[in-house]
Amino acid sequence: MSCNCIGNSEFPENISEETKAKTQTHPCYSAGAHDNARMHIPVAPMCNISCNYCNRKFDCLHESRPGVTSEVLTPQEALEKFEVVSEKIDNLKVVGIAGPGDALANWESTKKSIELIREKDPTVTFCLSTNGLMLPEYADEIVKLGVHHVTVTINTIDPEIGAKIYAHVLYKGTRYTGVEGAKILLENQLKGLEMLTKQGVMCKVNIVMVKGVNEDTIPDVVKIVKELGAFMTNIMPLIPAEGTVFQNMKLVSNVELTAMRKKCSIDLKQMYHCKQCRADAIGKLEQDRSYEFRNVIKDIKLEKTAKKIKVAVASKTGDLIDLHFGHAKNFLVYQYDSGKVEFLEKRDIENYCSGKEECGIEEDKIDKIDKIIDAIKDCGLVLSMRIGEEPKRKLLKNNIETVEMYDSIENGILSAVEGLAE
Ligand code: CLF
Ligand code: SF4
Repeated sequence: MSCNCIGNSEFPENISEETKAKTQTHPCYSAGAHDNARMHIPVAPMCNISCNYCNRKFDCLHESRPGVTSEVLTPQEALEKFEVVSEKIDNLKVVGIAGPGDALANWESTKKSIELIREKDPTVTFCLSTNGLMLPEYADEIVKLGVHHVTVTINTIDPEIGAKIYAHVLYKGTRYTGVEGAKILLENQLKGLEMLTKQGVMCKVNIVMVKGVNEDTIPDVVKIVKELGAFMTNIMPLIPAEGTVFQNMKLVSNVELTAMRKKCSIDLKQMYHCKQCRADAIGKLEQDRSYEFRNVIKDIKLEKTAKKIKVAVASKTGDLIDLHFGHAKNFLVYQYDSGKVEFLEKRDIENYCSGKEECGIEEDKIDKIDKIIDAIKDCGLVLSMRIGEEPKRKLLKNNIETVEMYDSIENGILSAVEGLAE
């Protein structure tokens, strides 16, 4: 049986065993991994450059190309969607951030999403796609974050050609155009690429082939990025999207594309199976299933507004929500059901805090908070007068929301559940 997996000899010397293993199961990096799925989380709406072929204004359910998504997610929503998708899709190996803008122009959101999903599933492979403008700034952080696969789109190494492809470049608060802008971008792309490959990150370089603009110089791009340590190039045909400067550009034929890839394969490994997928693509490369998960976040929100929810209340008096979470020796558990509040029972617990105003995270408290969570794990909401950051974070991790308030118990439950719904 023939195998399309990557042989050990194909890896650059500084690639770790972990990265090699992740590469061999990555459907974009290894054609032999085509049965594995990837999920794009569209958490990066903004971009810091303007490519003449880019149109992110479309929110088309039927269009499939980079930059298109039917939604933009917050990191928390990305995690919630990941939880649903990973339950339903076998062999989900990779979570990628490929826009709809640029992963690094939305760094905080990109980073947070990775951190949240990794906490949920430490085995997942993370993959970023970027125009490379901010790579020199973030390359070290990317490495620290444990991202092993980065795609940089480098269409040219000639600023004159770059000036024809990029309308502007927004860099550190200034907008640059023409050759000046292209020069900054190209320098940063190459510098950032080298910074990553030197630290053992598997880098793929995407090149958009634009007839009459950059096609003749693509082999030079491939040679340079190879020298800088790129593992593979992915030469893709321009999609002349409506409403863009390049909308009337001639199409690159399959014959022309294959010939270019073949020519460049003398220098560097080529990708032949790219699907130029959406920023919210999900599934195997061959079969996008993103449409199945389009309403996941809406459904989760609806669920959160659940008609029925159990609420744990910290109360000193039994009438008011007037106790710090950490000082509670018991929780009063209520059932909220379609606007009605009914007392169920009192549940005793060992209080989390010994009396200090703020809850800290000392070792002995970790055990206590776990026991408290166990005692109220069927509740979706905790109401208390105050709560420390650590218990709040831990409860949320267990899908228990928290609200701080001082009110009568019934009013508090009604307004908190309605607030959750909103
Ligand atoms: Fe996504 Fe890109 Fe990672 Fe793959 S896609 S960020 S490397 S996980 Fe893959 Fe889609 Fe082609 Fe990209 S088929 S467009 S190459
Ligand atoms: Fe669009 Fe990507 Fe270019 Fe930004 S880098 S303008 S998102 S194609």
